[in-house]
Amino acid sequence: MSAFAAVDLGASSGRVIVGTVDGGRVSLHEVNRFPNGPVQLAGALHWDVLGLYRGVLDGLRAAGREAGVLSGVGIDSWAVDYGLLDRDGALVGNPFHYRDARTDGVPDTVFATIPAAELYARTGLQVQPFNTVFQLVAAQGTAALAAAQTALLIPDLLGCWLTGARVAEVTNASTTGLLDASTRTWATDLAERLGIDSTLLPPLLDPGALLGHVRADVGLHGTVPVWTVGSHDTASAVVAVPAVGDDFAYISCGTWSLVGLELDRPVLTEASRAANFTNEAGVDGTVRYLRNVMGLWVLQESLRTWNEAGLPADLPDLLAAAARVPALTTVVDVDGPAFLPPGDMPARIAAEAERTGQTPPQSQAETVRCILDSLALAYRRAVRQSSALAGKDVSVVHVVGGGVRNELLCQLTADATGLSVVAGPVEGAALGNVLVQARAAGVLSGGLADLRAVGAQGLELRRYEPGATGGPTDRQWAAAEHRVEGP
Ligand code: ADP
Ligand code: LRH
Repeated sequence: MSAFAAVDLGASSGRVIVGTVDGGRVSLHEVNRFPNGPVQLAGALHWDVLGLYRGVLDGLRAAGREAGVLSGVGIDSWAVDYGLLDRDGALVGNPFHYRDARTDGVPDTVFATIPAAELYARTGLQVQPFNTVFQLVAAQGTAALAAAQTALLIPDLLGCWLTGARVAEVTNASTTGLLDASTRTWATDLAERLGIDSTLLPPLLDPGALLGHVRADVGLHGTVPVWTVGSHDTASAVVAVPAVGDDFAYISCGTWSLVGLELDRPVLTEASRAANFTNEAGVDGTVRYLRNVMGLWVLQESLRTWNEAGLPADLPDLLAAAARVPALTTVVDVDGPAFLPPGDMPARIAAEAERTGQTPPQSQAETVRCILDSLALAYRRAVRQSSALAGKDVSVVHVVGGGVRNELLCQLTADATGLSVVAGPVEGAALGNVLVQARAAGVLSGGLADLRAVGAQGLELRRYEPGATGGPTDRQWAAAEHRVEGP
């Protein structure tokens, strides 16, 4: 029996989970969970990175107490954000949160130097204002960037604090906009053309490598290796998808919903770029071909808004009430830029409903229903587009992440896509993290299919069939697709 500690930092919470691998079976046990979210500081949005590191240290110590000796630690987190280290290895400034507004308008200035089509052909990356490349351009001229010697993505930064190693794990590096999607090496020429010092970018490592050993002062028993995993949380989540065949789509459903396919090679066509599909690096050389759907963030922010206004904000109660609201009354394009920054989502939804000639939701239950219907509609579009753009048939949709707990959303996803949905596991990223560590440590072996088979043992999966609860028909979903565009 071997125990591994998976550090998984999501945009809404961080957790440290002990994964015990015993006879080809994995069981997960959460030993620490701590809140995460944006911190407003002097007019900008940041992460509380030291608070997160404290949560990681507390979690690792709890994991050590539980397991005795750990066979490894692996770290994954959300993508794109980074900390800057100076030549002494000190952190320069607080890492920015990707929802900070400083990158507004930056993509267009970058495209004036390197056309969007040329960037996509090389990096295969979707355009999101928060891609690391745009953040680094926004930071040009700052004292922090001038003092920086290395830029480390968040999991690499925490890995450096634990071990001293300065590297870039490749799955997360693929979200920077500075990695060549075909060669999986830094596109240093693109960086230099944009005035970004390419020596900021550390050497690349694949998942499953030995990063180093946990510093003695952390206080764990013995010498504990830190393994690289799919350090992009979505990459780890995709490893944990309990798929049996190859013809599956996945929705990694948490703060964001990442909707797409696993492929052998990137799709770098103009049609793919126009649809803003991304080709991010997966574990074992795979490509995560997907679209970012704004996700449960819109619901989280609605709950926060209601809570601050003293209104009821209990999620299970609101979901039960939303289930009683007629389907597809009002639908909005949740991927619109208005929904990216923190703020009053119910008001933004109402404004979007009015803009598109629909009746704004009149109650909290109607607002929640609108969010869930709109998410399911976006999933329908993304699953169908990914399949068409990649030329790959899909027969089942796997949902992993916190959204697995949302039974209404899972049923709506089956209804909207017209496909069976298999929901689970909830802690997908942590499971994928543990599976890749266990293989690196020699406890498991084989390819992704073998890891998935081990991961699926003992999971409680729930299956949802289209139309099982008498939801809208395919024609009604198709009509709703037009309504989000407005008259
Ligand atoms: P992240 O990793 O991005 O922080 P998670 O995968 O933890 O996100 O998912 C968080 C989401 O899971 C929440 O926004 C919430 O919508 C959903 N969720 C959590 N618990 C429940 C629950 N009991 N019922 C329905 N949804 C839930
Ligand atoms: C999900 C995620 C997603 C990125 C976003 C910034 O947690 O990593 O894959 O696009 O955060």
